[in-house]
Amino acid sequence: MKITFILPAIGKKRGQKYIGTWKMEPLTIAVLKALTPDDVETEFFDDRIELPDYETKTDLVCITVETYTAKRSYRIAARFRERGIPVVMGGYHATICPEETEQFCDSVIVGNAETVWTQMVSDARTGQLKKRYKGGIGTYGVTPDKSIFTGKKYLPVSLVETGRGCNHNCEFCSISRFYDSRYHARSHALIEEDIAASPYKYFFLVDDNLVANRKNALALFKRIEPLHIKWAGQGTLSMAKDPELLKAMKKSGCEIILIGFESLDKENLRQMNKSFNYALGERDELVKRVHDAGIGIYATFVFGYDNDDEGTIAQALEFSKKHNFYTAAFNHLLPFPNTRLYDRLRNEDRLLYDKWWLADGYNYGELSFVPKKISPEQLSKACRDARKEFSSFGTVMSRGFASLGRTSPLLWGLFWGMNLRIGGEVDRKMNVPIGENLDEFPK
Ligand code: B12
Ligand code: SF4
Repeated sequence: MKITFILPAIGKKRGQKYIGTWKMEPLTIAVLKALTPDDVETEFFDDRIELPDYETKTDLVCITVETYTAKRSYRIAARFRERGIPVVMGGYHATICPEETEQFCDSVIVGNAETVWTQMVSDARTGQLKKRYKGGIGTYGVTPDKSIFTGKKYLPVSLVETGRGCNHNCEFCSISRFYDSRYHARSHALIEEDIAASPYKYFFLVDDNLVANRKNALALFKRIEPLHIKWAGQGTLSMAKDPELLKAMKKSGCEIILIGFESLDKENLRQMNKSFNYALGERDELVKRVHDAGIGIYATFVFGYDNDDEGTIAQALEFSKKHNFYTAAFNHLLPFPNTRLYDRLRNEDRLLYDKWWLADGYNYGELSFVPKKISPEQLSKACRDARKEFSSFGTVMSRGFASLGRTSPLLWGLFWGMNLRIGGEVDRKMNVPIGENLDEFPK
């Protein structure tokens, strides 16, 4: 038996390779490969860097589906199903929208694959795939099999999973729905094993909120400290109130931490159920504490809440420039399916598309709903302008020199490559139809 894994891209433009996202090794596929019995042959197409071979000789196609990639996943699936090859789908979108997904494939795995994968493979062997499998939700004792990446060029950073889910319940977030506002820590022994097996010294610790459980986080940081690695990860601003935690993070090798500031506006934070960011106190002081601990910040913002207008975006931009963040994302709000945000906007009759992720005419970088104080076009443009300004030559220079000494030489080097590249990519990504590959599917 042979299984073909596919990770779909968001969309491609004629003459360009992809809507650029960071090309890190996709851990999801390495986990699925590890779960697959040894006697099953496997191959993998990463659509972000190559086209799937639609003529490949295979018995089963397994596609991981995110909301942004749903449209393209369904198109890719159709090409294989035309040949009579069964397609199984799983992942975030498949889990939160199984009724939609199952219209485009033969079988859907809802939740995490670990508890049902062996059964699904065995059913596929005998031609008895079920329409739906219900997987668990949590972390499981699996060591990803990264041999599936052989021959692919990814960034020289290892992804190691440290936990799944988050204890918060932000209105717009898919994770809080998928993991039901719960955090699941992964075994520290397995994390240590994964780190030790990596050919690289730089790591992205995959976690929705590394500091969700303080006790677990402190124990993890202590455990990995002797490994002398450098890492980046994702957490919440609450860490800034905890000097002991910050110190342990830095000692364990933390260089950059992604923090979702989302908004500087109290009313917006209340509406998105992220008031805890406000309640923590003066954000200038909190940022200073993280920086003083020697940790760089990747700050993320989201715009489109009811109190947002061009002024709040400009305010976030100024805040980011003032603090010389390592990098920052100025995203527009997107109602992901099955989130409370999606339900609220639908009830308020503010959605421009019932399903933006499948709609003809929905392009990357565009709004899919009507904000209160600003038009969708103005908001999209204001986010684009903030990204441009934040990656302009002068701003990058000043941020680059500010992070000198805060990060290791390699990450300082990466800073220039990354930040200057982001500036160049802003316009190339804008308004590209999602789900399309104009070369492969000519209109
Ligand atoms: C690392 C990461 C990234 C990396 C990508 C690295 C890479 N090469 O994969 C970077 C930083 C580039 C990134 C970018 C983006 N990301 Co991201 N990312 C993540 C993160 C934190 C971890 C993904 C991961 O590796 N998980 C570990 C693996 C083992 O778990 P898993 O993928 O869930 O897989 C399990 C199950 O879902 C299921 N499963 C998954 N696929 C399949 C397939 C089959 C066939 C089966 C049976 C089962 C199955 O079984 C697996 C094993 O248990 C997740 C959040 C999270 N906790 O997972 C967000 C997440 C996936 N990202 C998200 C988003 C929105 C984005 C961006 C669009 C952000 C932006 N505005 O630009 C971009 C673009 C993504 C793209 N498709 O190109 C959302 C997706 C939401 C949604 N509804 O689809 C998530 C869930 C975060 C969130 N808070 O909502 N991301
Ligand atoms: S803190 Fe971050 S990961 Fe947690 S629910 Fe909010 S947005 Fe999602």
